[in-house]
Amino acid sequence: MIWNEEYETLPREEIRVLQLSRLQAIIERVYTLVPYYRAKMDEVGVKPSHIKALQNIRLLPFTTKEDLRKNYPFGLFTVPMDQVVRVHASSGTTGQPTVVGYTKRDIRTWAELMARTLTAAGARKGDIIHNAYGYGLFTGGLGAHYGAENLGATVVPISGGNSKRQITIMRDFGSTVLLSTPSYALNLADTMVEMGVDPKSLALHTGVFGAEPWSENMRLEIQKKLNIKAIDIYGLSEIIGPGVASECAAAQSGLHIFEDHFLPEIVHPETFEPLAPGEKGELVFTTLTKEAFPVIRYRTKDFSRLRYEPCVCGRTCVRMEKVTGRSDDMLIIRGVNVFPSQVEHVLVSIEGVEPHYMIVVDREGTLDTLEIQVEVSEHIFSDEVKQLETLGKKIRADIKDLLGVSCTVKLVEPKTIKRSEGKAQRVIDKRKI
Ligand code: DLL
Repeated sequence: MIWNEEYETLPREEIRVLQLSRLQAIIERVYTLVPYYRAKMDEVGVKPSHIKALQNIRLLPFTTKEDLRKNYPFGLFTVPMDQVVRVHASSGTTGQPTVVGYTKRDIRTWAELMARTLTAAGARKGDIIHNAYGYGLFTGGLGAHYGAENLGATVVPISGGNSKRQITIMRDFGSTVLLSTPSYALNLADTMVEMGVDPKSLALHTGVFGAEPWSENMRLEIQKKLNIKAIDIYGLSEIIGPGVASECAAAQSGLHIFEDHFLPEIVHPETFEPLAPGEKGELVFTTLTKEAFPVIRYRTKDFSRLRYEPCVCGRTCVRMEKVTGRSDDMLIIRGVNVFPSQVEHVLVSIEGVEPHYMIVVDREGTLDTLEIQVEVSEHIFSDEVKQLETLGKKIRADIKDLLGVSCTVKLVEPKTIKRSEGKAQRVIDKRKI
């Protein structure tokens, strides 16, 4: 089923026509209303009238998190504050949070996009949606909440944390759809085992997961443990929150970007030159319809590629490949680029290893060291030392083979690695401390 048949299945040519007219309007809007954008455009000598075709977007300067910080908190808003009905903020691991704002219309747009997302994932009116994304300044909880209500489903606004209570409520209320980060979904699966609740006895059929990178193997693990279909959804606060792109239950392969609202580009992560369709690079988004806080060519730092081929679900909007990592998550270990999600992909494919791990990077003298701490299954941990040794060797060999970097492996007892209740923390980089 498709929530908005008209816009989600527009012929490609019509999408482009719509995008161009919306792009022209939004550029005019920021140029007229936001001194900071006007100054940046004037600096490179671009006027709104120069945007005559979609590819002219390349003339415009990028926007980065730094620009948002410089204008903290409300400096890039294009409406007076009495029209802003909501703000959210992303905590950010370093520096000031970035603040985003919404008008009434923006909130309606967002609820439409999240209704599209949930429908694509397989949720319907009549579903009981257990929303374990965090409520508060984070966009996940409330973003998904309004979408689920718009869909007509019953929302359980449980937010994150207190896992035992989550399971009890899921069981008692008959929740059918789980919304959470993928790492928290695993945490919930473990808690079910601890409580003696069989996931098969629950009514859950779908999980809608995002807000952090997760590997294909992690998807298989979650699907198996929770006995559900796991769908990947993508978004970021600066663009709207969740609701930028979503996988469809039909293909589970690539996330459809809602292109009538967002214009995606892929650029080379160092030269920032636009890359051809299919090439992998940094995702850049321009919002086409947002009122309070439009963003032009926002550099997400997320790596992906765009696929334009038709999808079995009938949606015509372009698909972005599952995001495997961010440029600022990328670890450079003895010159080799390593993403935590690649390590995860390797670990989760090995029998006897649990999907709970921590990557510790340090430096001895001038040499980087990589240690992978990972939990092993109960039956292996209590077994012979020899079996543990074999497992450690296998992990080291697979990491070396697939990622090209050597590491030490520390197998730890089940349940010793800190569990996530939202976005997981998987890396300790002592070189930076
Ligand atoms: O995490 C919005 C969101 C909430 C998306 C709930 C999906 C579900 P931020 O806190 O601003 O917003 O973080 C955005 O999270 O740039 C990516 O690096 C990462 N991210 C989000 N979704 C995915 C995903 C929300 N499906 C940042 N796969 C983004 C990989 C993701 N990374």
